[in-house]
Amino acid sequence: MTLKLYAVSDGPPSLAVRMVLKYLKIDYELINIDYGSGEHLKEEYGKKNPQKEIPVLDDDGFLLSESNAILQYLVEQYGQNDELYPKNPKARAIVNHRLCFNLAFYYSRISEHVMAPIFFDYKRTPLSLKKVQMALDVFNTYLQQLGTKYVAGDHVTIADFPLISATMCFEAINFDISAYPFVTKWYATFKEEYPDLWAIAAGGMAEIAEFEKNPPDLQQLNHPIHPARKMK
Ligand SMILES: N[C@@H](CCC(=O)N[C@@H](CS)C(=O)NCC(=O)O)C(=O)O
Repeated sequence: MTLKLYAVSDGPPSLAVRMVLKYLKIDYELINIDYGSGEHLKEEYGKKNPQKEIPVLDDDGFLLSESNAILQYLVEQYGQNDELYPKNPKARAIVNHRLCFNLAFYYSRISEHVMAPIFFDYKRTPLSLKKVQMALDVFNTYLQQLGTKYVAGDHVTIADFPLISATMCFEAINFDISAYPFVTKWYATFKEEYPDLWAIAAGGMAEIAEFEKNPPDLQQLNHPIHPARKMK
């Protein structure tokens, strides 16, 4: 049976999962969730993921959410080798560290500064800016300290995908990251060496860039947490 991925077309976690599926040449059915209509907030979707977040992988009834867990599962279940997710404990620890760093520190701040003010009634503030600048600075330091082409070694690993889709959000709003040279170089290298994977992130980026210019009207969404922006 074909794998199913419930994904949102401009969601960085969904885009990261789509990149690993493409890298591993896995056939799957892409089921687009309409965030704007609140499809993921309905009871039906909550049966797939009680967190009511996107993405969710359905592997013949085996349901998995949290994009990092999905990335790890896909390589372990379907990868031909351990290149994307090395088995060596220290090499794997670096990959795991970068995945945790993205989830808990880097993308969470990008989500707050870049994404939330596009979709909801939040502002970009000096504090949210300072937080993303710190996150970029830390990421830059990790790349500099390890001295490798990719975030956890000289070849791409599953940790690069979510960090790429997170960093893409900066480009979507024309946020200049050139003050972080190691991040800038890594980002450009990925685009150059993996154009097919980058195309997946670029599709999401185009949508985010458009929403940045023309913010969507999500008043009907009645989001349980995020305040809707009043439209004129
Ligand atoms: N930690 C989760 C985060 C997933 C996530 O937050 N997805 C967003 C879409 S990009 C979402 O579904 N948010 C729920 C909402 O805003 O209602 C993961 O990595 O899969």
